[in-house]
Amino acid sequence: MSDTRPDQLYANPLGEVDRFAFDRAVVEVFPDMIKRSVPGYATIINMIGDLAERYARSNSRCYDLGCSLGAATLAMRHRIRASHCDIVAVDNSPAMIERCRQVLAADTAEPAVELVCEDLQRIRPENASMAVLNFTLQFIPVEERLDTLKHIAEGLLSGGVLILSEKVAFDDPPHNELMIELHHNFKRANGYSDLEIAQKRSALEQVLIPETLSAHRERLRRAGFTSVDVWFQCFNFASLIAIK
Ligand code: GEK
Repeated sequence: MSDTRPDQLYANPLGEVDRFAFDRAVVEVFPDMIKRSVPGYATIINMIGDLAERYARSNSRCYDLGCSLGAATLAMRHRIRASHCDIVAVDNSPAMIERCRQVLAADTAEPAVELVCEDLQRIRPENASMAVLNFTLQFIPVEERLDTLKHIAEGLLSGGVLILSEKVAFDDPPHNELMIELHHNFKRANGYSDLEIAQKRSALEQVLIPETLSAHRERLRRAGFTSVDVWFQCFNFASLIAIK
């Protein structure tokens, strides 16, 4: 995915900070924003490709739920070796989907991609060998997360994989604070000012709800996944592999 404009959305003082939304302004800076904000993002995207090579099966589907500009979709598309394995990429932001369509049109890899502008909670995956929720479940209301995961588990073939990446919280308050501070240091090292960090934090306050890794593990098991564990973590960002 080619880089776009630098993220300066929160560079100037905003009297009142609006709730964060995936609108056109965010789309314009999204690749820069996510790279500078999420520790390990590039590694996780690469590994999603790796896992697609291993788990994508012939005559099945791979789902990218909350696809944004299609980074995980492209990683899968370039690494799927199975024949007749299509990708379904879903996002409920029309601005994201519109730009994602352009990104995908410029890519010539073989697997077909169906791009769907829809709330992922309304999607019922079918015949899936792989599903990806890369930093998306955190935007779904907490009480609706179990049903979302159940629908994914129901649509996965036995032995199919879900990659769940999330910003996470920790039970121990001092440790939680330490992880938040280290994350803010990471953002500072990537050129964000204290003002940008503070305003973005308040924009995300009611929108992105992190949970503990144990809450995620337990919910994944309740949803029908048998093998669940963390494969990546840096500070308060983690990615889990869950096998049905
Ligand atoms: C990546 N996975 O680059 N239904 C569908 N999409 C949703 C919903 C919903 N209910 N809620 C939020 N989104 C991507 C990055 S970004 C993560 C994912 C971030 C979408 C939202 O529109 C946005 O595009 C995406 O989930 C979250 O690997 O910005 O922190």
